[in-house]
Amino acid sequence: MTLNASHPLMDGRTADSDLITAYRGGKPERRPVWFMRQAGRSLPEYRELRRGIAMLDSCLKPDLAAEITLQPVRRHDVDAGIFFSDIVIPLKLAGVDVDIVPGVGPVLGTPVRTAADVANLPVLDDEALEPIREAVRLTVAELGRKPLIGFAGAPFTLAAYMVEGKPSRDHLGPRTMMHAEPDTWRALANWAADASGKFLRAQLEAGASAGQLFDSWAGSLGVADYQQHVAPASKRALDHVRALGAPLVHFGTGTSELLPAMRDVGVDVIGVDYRLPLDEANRRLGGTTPLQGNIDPALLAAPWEVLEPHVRQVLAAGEAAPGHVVNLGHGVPPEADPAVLTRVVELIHSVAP
Ligand code: 1CP
Repeated sequence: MTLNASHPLMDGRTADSDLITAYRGGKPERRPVWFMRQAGRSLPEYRELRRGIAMLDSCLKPDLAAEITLQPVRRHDVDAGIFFSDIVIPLKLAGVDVDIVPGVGPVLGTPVRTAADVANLPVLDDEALEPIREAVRLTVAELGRKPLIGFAGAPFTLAAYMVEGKPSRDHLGPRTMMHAEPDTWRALANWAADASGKFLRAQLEAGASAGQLFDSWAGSLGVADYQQHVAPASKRALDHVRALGAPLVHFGTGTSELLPAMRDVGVDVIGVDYRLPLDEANRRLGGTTPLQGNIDPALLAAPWEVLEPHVRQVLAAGEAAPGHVVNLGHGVPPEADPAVLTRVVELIHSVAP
């Protein structure tokens, strides 16, 4: 399993980009920056394009997904595109009854609660991923020397939506299941791992230069539960792509206590949320892992006189790590002012790496 010779990472387009250099622990020419959820609701041009088109439908129209991915790259001059899609797309493509309800998030027609429910889950067919591969091919053709980052949901975060059937705050359903019905939990987590792994592999093989595994809700777990009931499945998801050799990033929120365990599933880079300063994250990781993060999204709405020193502080704390890619500590809030994001990018690029 290797990337083919015309892949952007192999043909000279992205291997030496600032993003890939920093992900590999090297010194880039400028500190690279991109924003989680940079594509989407904060951009008027996104809201315009999406008018009358359901979220999941927009992900499955290759020309639309490519255009939405490119919008923030053109507007902000960020150092990478993040593929416009959603963590529940592999469920949808497998045939699971799932939708994204505006103002709510992912909702399943029938939550997955029993061993029989898990046994009845449809297997994701590689053919079904063709619209994803097509969208990635269209996107990388336009991006040129800027890398595209592919992504997938980690098994715990995906399974949390599947068991609850909708977004939840405490993720009680999956956390009960992993103790009360460990075999059912393991089967579900493995199913989610394979669906996410195939989704990420499709993006990387079609032209994405790096991959990020989002375990957004892993922070609701203690370290022991994470290691016993979640890490093996996350490792299994990444087993689908590891041999491709593209840099892999692992991110979750509320994960200050989990960083070494999340690194040890076998990733190159750890994404840090806004709660932990990067120099402390670096210390917890033993100083050997490149980091991504972690501007507090709340400060995007603060006056520039407040935001600027915060960004400079993040840059200074990131110097401790062997490589630093600047990002937010979670996604761009829908109400963020795009002009502020552009100004943040300009500031980051103006500071010596
Ligand atoms: O109509 C809309 O605009 C819906 C909003 C939206 C968008 C723009 C959803 C619904 N998904 C997306 C795109 C998306 N989702 C991207 C690509 C765009 C980019 O990052 O620029 C990515 C990477 C995701 C990943 C995703 N989906 C995560 C992990 C990242 C994170 O923010 O923690 C999660 C948890 C989801 C589930 C999801 N999808 C959508 C919503 C509103 C949610 C969260 C719901 C909840 O609170 O549980």
